[in-house]
Amino acid sequence: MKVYFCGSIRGGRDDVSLYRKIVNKLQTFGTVLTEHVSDEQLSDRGEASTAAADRQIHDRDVDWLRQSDVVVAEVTQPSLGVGYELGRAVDMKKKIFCLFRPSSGRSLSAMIRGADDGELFVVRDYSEDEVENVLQEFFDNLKTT
Ligand code: 6K6
Repeated sequence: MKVYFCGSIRGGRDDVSLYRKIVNKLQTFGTVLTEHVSDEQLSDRGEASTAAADRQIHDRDVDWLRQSDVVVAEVTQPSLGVGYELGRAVDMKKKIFCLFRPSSGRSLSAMIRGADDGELFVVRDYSEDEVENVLQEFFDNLKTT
């Protein structure tokens, strides 16, 4: 199983340790194509940004998105890139699982919350301590559907 994980990069890296925890768990289900999103060395600025480098990142990521069997996104930290990936994934009819932490005090975009159809696109409110169980439950259900 190929998993595409989405998490904020230039939108802000506050949740990177949680992304690491999520990616570690996802790797028990298959190959995570975007492991670098959880890299604690990758800052919101990190590499020098040029149009050519950004195009390369965009094209490679869209290609990985196409190859993926399932998309998992941590959407608590707002990120244009994550929102874009989710929109593209919907268009590709991918199975999508979005994780949001209400304890952040944030309110999730209506364009993400409102995309939940209970089937291909699912949004799950959770707290950090239950993240592994929530992912386990989602992947267990995937196998039976
Ligand atoms: C590195 C440091 C600063 O900018 C970078 C660029 N590197 C990226 N490498 C790989 N994927 C990226 C990069 N930038 C964004 N993405 C994709 O968009 C990831 O798959 C994330 O899920 C999402 C993050 O978008 P932003 O808007 O928060 O950056």
